[in-house]
Amino acid sequence: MLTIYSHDHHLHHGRCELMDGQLMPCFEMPSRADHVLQRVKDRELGPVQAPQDFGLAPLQRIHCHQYLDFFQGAWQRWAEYGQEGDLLPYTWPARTLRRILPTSLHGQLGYYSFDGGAPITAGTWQAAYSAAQVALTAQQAIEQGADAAFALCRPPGHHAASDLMGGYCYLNNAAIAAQAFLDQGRKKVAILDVDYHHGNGTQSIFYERSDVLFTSVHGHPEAEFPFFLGYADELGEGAGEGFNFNYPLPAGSGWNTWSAALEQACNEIKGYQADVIVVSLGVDTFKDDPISQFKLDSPDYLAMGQRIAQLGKPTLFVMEGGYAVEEIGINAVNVLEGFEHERSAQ
Ligand code: SS9
Ligand code: ZN
Repeated sequence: MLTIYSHDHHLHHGRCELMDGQLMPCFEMPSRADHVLQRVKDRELGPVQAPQDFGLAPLQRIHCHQYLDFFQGAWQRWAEYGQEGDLLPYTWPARTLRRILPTSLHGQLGYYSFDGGAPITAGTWQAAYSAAQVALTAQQAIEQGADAAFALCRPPGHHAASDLMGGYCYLNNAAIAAQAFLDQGRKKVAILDVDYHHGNGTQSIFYERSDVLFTSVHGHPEAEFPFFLGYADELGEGAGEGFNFNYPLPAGSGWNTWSAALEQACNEIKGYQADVIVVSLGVDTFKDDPISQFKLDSPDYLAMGQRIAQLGKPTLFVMEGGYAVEEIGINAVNVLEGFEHERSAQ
């Protein structure tokens, strides 16, 4: 399987995040992608290539122009205040407040974010931009005939909505790639989000559309980030009604529970008759993940890849979360190896 990877992800290295009332080093750190790349090489998964540059246009298909302009220029504005620490929001337009776009940097940052978990550093825009190009380059490989490809994106993307950053995410790599498939002539894209957290950004982007089916297995939002989306009764709206399926699971869920939900998601994808599948591949479902509560073990990821392969469609894997840094490579690449093993047996 072809892997697309850009070293630019190193340009994004947030200092800290708030966790249990304390500032902790960011869990979303550069070594995550380094470990995945190393495992890809160790297992000889296939060639590793740098991304091409498709420019801003495919990003603008998903994200608001104003949001992209704000994100691209935010660090420069922060630096003009003489600041060197990470740029982080601290006020959001919650209930009782007006949802207006102020002129100040922090007002705009609150407007364009939904949590305090997406720090902007000097290189965050470039890293996120390159991650989107990684997804688009892997998407192109499939468009040109590859059966599958792996977009080793960092920072991740599935929490980012059209005009919102949050949850370590800035640009929605999976959504950008899904839209590129449609823009190049595919009619139906199915997204399978297996990250521990609900892909609220991806869901919201496609919620009123029938050309993208969104399915997600995740920690129940009653108890888990992002808390305010990801419930089972969210089935899509308008033209998108019946094209959104959430499978929230309780803390402590292991492979038996998790794979039963995957089975349901796969049945929806099968019925949808997608032309192509985009997998938001988070491996923070791992038993030793430091911020998550599922109990998947490393061999389970082989079975996960195998089941995805049985869908029989061209498949783009887009890296999302996974914070057990030592094992992230093993678990992510296990999905890809399980997939390839099953495909070669078909
Ligand atoms: C609080 C931990 C939760 C958001 C998790 C985002 C996961 C992205 N510091 N923060 S896959
Ligand atoms: Zn996650």
